[in-house]
Amino acid sequence: MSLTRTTCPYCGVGCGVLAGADGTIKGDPDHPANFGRLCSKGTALGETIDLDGRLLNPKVNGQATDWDSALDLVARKFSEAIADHGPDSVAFYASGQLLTEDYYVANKLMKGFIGSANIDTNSRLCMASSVAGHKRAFGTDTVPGTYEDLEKADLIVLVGSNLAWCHPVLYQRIAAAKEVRPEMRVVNIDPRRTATTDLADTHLQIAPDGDVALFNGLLAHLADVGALDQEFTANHVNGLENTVQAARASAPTASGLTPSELAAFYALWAGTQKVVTIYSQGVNQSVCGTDKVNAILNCHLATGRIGKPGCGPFSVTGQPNAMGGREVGGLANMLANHLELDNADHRDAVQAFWDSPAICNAPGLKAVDLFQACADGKIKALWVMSTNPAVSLPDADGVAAAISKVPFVVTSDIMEKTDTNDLAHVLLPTTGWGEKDGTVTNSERRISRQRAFLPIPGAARPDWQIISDVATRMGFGSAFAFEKPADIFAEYVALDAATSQFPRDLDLSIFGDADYAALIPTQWPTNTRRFFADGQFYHPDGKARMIPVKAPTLTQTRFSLNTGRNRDQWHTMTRSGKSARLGAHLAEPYVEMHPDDAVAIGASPGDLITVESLYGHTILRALITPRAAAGQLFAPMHWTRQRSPSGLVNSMTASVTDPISGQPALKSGAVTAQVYKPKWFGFLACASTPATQTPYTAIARTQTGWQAELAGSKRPADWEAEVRALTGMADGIASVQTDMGSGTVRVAFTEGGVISALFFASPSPVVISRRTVVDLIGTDIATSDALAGRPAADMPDAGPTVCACFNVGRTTLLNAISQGAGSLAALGDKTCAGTNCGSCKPELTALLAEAQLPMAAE
Ligand SMILES: Nc1nc2c(c(=O)[nH]1)N[C@H]1C(S)=C(S)[C@@H](COP(=O)(O)OP(=O)(O)OC[C@H]3O[C@@H](n4cnc5c(=O)[nH]c(N)nc54)[C@H](O)[C@@H]3O)O[C@H]1N2
Ligand SMILES: Nc1nc2c(c(=O)[nH]1)N[C@H]1C(S)=C(S)[C@@H](COP(=O)(O)OP(=O)(O)OC[C@H]3O[C@@H](n4cnc5c(=O)[nH]c(N)nc54)[C@H](O)[C@@H]3O)O[C@H]1N2
Ligand code: SF4
Ligand SMILES: [Mo]
Repeated sequence: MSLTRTTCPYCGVGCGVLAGADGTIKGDPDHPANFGRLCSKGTALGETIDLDGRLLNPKVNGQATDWDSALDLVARKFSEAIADHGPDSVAFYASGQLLTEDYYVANKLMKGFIGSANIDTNSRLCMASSVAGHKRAFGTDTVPGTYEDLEKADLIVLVGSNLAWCHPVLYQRIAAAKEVRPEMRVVNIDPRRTATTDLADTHLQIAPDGDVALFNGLLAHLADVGALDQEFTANHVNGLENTVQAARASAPTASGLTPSELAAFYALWAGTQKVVTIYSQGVNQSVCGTDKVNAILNCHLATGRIGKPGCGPFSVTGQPNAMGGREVGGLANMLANHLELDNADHRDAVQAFWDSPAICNAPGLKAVDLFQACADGKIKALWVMSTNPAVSLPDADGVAAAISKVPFVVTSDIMEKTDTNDLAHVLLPTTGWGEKDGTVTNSERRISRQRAFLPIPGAARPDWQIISDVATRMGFGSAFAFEKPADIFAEYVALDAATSQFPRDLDLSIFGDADYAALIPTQWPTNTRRFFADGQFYHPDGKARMIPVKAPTLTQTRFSLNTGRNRDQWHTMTRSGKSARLGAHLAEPYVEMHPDDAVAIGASPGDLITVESLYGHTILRALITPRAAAGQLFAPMHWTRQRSPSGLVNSMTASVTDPISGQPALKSGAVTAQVYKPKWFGFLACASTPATQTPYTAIARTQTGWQAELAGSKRPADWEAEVRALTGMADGIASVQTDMGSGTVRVAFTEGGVISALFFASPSPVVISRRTVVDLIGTDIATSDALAGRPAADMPDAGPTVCACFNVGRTTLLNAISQGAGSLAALGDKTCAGTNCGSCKPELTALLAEAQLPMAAE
C-alpha cells in the first residue's frame, strides 16, 4: 500500500500523517511537529473517512440538484442582495478548518470584489484575543515561539490550556523532555484540575478570570526584585513604567490564589531565565481576553524573555489552519497577508494587485455582531463555510433563530445533517480531508501540505473551486480563473512579494520558487530565523509596547459555567463522532461538579442535572469530582441537536464579548443547577440510529451500532411500543420483562435470530455495564441472558474505554492493577493501554493513583 504524506485535519499542532486509501494511518516520522507521534484522534482518522452521512450532491430546499443550478442560484441571490441593499447586506462566515487556498479565495471575493469586509470566521471564537494582544504588543500578529522552545525551557507555564487533551502531541513532547530533564518545571494555571495537571509540579487553581491579577502581580514582583531586563527594555520596549505602575494597582490575591502560592510562583518565574508561557482558551475566551494576553506578554517583554531559545509567550492555535486564516487575513478586521484594513496605502496596494473593482474600507461585522445583524434583518444572504455556528456560537439557540431569519442561507460542508445545515436553503457538498489538496499553517508558523489520497465522492468539489465558481458567475471570472490549489498558493505568495514595501512579519519569499507538489513542511519567514531575537518589533518605531492592564472586578455567582473539550471528540463531532472507539471515551454530555456542590443540591453520581442560564437550559449527567472547583461547573462543547438536543452547552452561554477582540467569553457565565427528576432513566443499545425525542437523550456510535442514554418525564404505558419508536424497528420480535417491585423494565428485540436492540429502564439511573450490553448487539446469545445484561462466559466486561487505540476498558485496567501492574509500563505490557498514542497516560496515572472517581454513567 503506498502511503501519502499529509497533515492531520484536527488540532493546530499540525502533525504529519502517512495515510492510505485503505484507512492506514501512521504518524510521519519526518514531520518536525510530531516526528511520528499521533494522538488518539489522529490515530482514529481512518475510522472517520467513510461516506456514511456525507453530503454528496448540491441540495436546494432539501432537493438534490446539479451544480450549475445550485451555483447559478447562489450567485444570483448574492448579486441581487448586493444590488438591492449594498455590499454590506451579505456575509461569509468561514473557518480555521478551511485550507489556506480556500480561505484566500473567500477573503478575496468578499473584500476585493463584493467590496465588503463582512467575512468573519470561527477564529473569532478562538484566537481573536491573541491576535489583538499580539498586535498591541508587537505591532503584528506574530507567534514568535517554536515547538523546540518547549523542549528547551526550564519552566513551562500552561495558562488556560488543557494541552494533554487539546494539543496531545505537544504535551507528549513536553512530557518526554521532562523525563530527560526532570529539573524542568511545569506550572498549570486552570480553575479546575485536568489531565494536563498530571504533568505539572504545581497546579494554581485560579479563580475564573483571575489571570490579569496574577500576571500583574508577577510584573510588580519582577520589578520589586530587580528581575527586569533594563537594557532590553530601554532599547526595545515602550511603556515599561506606566505598565508596572498599573500592575501595582492590582491585588494579586484577586486571582483567588493564596499569598504563599503566589510567592512560590513569582519566585520560580523570577529565578528562571528560560520560561515559556503557553496559553489557550482559558485566556482568549474571556471578557478580558486581550488584557490577559497582554498581561502575559508584559512579563516576557519586561524581562527580555522573548526571541531566545527556550523562552517566550506561546499562543497555541486550536484549529489546523487557524494560523493560515490569519495569514490570508480572513477576519473581518484584517485585509490580506498581514496587511492592515485601516491603512489606505495597504488597501490600494491590494486592490491594485487583485485588479479588483472595489476594496472594503471599513471593518466588517465580527462573528457575534454578524449573527445579531442576521437577527435584525440586515443580512440578506449568508454563506457559512466549514463551521457549525448554530452549535458553536454563544446563545446558540438565538443564533439558530437569527440564521432562520436570513432570506438566503448557503452552507458548504462535507456532512449532510448538521444543526446549521438544517437551517440552510442551499447545501454545497465539499471534498473533505483526504480528498482535498492545499496547505495549512500550524501553531509554530509551519506550512505543510494536505494531500489527497482518496477518490472524490459523489459530486463533491473543493471549497476553493466552489467559491471561485460563484465568483465567476457573479461576473468576476478573470480574477478567479484558478485551475488548481497551486495557482492560488502562487498568487498568495506573489501578493506578499508585491507588497514587500510595507515592512511586516509575514514574509513568504521562502516559498517563492517552491515546488508545491513536493513542498516539505516549512516555517515562515525561514526555518531558522527567530522572531524578535534582534529586538526588532513592528510598531513604527521598531519597539514593542507593554500595555497597562487592569484586573476586572469579579462578580460572585452561585455557579459559574466553564466550557471546553474532551480528549476524543472534535468540536461538533461531525467527524470524530463517527468513530465508536473515540465515542467510548466519554459517551454523553456531562457536567463536572465539586462533591460539596453535589451535596448542596442533593445530586448523586449518575443523576441528571438541569443547568440553566438566562439564555436557556440543558440537562447533563452529573460527573461529581474534586477536580472541579467549588462553585464552578464545567461542561463540554461537543454535543449538538443531532445527538443530544438537551445537551447543547451553548444554549446557555451568553453573547458577551471582549471589547477589544470581539471574542465571546465562553468560559464563564452565571448559571443555576438543580437535580432533574425524570420518571424513568433508560439505556438503549441497537443496530440502527435511535430517535432523539425523549426529554433527555444522548446517542453515540458503538462498535455494534448505536447507544442512547435516555430519561423521560412520563412513564410510557406500552414499553414495547416506546422502544419500537425509539429504534424504528417495525419487525423485530420483542421480549419484555417488567419488575413491578423495583419498577425496572427490560426489552430485547431479535431479528433473524440475533439481538438487534436491548433496552433497560429504571426509576433511578440505570446501573449496568454499557459495554457488555453494546457487545451483545448482533450476537445470537439467549434473550434471557441478554436481558440480564450478562456477558457470555468468554466475554468479560471491560468497562468504559480508557485507551481508545487498543480499546482497553477501565475494568480491565483495574483488574490488571490488582494483579500487580503497578506502573504505566507494567499496565502497557499487560493490556497494551497507553502504548500507542499515549493520550490516555494521564488517565492511566490517575487510575494507578486510585484518585479518579468512577464516571457518572458507569
Ligand atoms: N480533543 C480536542 N482537541 C482540540 C479541540 C477539540 O475540539 N477536541 N479543539 C481545538 C481547538 S479549535 C482549540 S481552540 C483548542 C482549545 O484548547 P484548550 O484551550 O486547551 O481547551 P479548552 O478545553 O477549551 O480550555 C482550556 C482550559 O481553560 C480553562 N479555563 C477556563 N477559564 C479559565 C480562566 O479564567 N483562567 C484560566 N487560566 N483557565 C481557564 C478550562 O478549565 C480548560 O481546562 O483545542 C484544539 N484541540
Ligand atoms: N461553549 C463553547 N463554545 C465554543 C468553544 C468553547 O470552548 N466553548 N470553542 C470555540 C472554538 S475555539 C471553536 S474553534 C469553535 C469550533 O466550532 P465549529 O467550527 O462550529 O465546529 P466544527 O465541528 O469543527 O465545524 C466544522 C464544520 O465543517 C465541516 N467540514 C469538515 N471538513 C470540511 C471541509 O473540508 N470543507 C467544508 N466546507 N466543511 C468541512 C464539518 O462537517 C463541520 O460541520 O467552537 C467555539 N465554540
Ligand atoms: S495532536 Fe492529535 S489532533 Fe493534533 S494534529 Fe497531532 S494527531 Fe492531530
Ligand atoms: Mo478553536
